[in-house]
Amino acid sequence: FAIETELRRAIEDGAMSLAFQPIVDLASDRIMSFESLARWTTESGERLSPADFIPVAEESGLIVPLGRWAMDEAARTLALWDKVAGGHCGVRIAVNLSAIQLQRDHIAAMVRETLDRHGLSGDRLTLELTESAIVGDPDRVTRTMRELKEIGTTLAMDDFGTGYSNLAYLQSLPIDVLKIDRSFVTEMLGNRDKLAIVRAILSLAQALGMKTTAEGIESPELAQTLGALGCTYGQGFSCSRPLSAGAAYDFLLERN
Ligand code: G
Ligand code: G
Ligand code: NA
Ligand code: MN
Repeated sequence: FAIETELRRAIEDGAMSLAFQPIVDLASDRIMSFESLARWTTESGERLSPADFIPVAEESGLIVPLGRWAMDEAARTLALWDKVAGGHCGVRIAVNLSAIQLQRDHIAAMVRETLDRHGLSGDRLTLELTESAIVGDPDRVTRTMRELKEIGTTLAMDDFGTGYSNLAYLQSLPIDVLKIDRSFVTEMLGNRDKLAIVRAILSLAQALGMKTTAEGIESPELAQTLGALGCTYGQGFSCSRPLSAGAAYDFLLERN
């Protein structure tokens, strides 16, 4: 449980930070938003991946304070960018929500309070949920998602294609964007099966009136192909790796 104790202290002591990765509109090549990604540098200087500490946070219940911190930090950063820009800085911010967090916290109230505290409207925020969030307690998640839509936030289904959600839920829930998992995207140009899956997801999203974000775009050629296939947004190392808040804002000024 050493890691759990250390994680608790990291959340309290400010050892966590957020990195920001741009998401571009593929048609215009303009940055539309940044996804915020938690980063933890331990006391011994080791940089841990969320893939390692998010599961620990979920098992221990620390995902609730960690999730609240991440929401507040993302909103604080966006409000700061607006202030520096002297108005709307031109982008929204995306925050990941864990399935456990959705079960254990009053997400809609928390989101509303956080936006109010930083003077932001709901349309500045995208919330990324995974398919596992729906599988747990569909009724509760449906209610929460409707509340989040009332606040004006955009809802994105993260890692789409890798989970267990059924298409009936997909159709009944107020989902705005499908994020196509990078396991399909990155190698789709050299793999017919992956390309077929990406095309099927794009077609499904279009039929259901949803937008799409392709994750894991590692070359300009891939960005161009996805744009031509009708994918709405793109995210990946080809545009930029996740950046510190300051570097992300500089990148935004340079690009848009
Ligand atoms: O940044 P990286 O690729 O290492 O992220 C790995 C995983 O951790 C991703 O699936 C991402 O969604 C998740 N993750 C990153 N930051 C957060 C966060 O603040 N909250 C939650 N719940 N998940 C996060
Ligand atoms: O699961 P989620 O989509 O939230 O994960 C986002 C993670 O994916 C980030 O931690 C980021 O570091 C990683 N990522 C973003 N773009 C790329 C990419 O182009 N290639 C690879 N391999 N990983 C990426
Ligand atoms: Na995610
Ligand atoms: Mn995500």
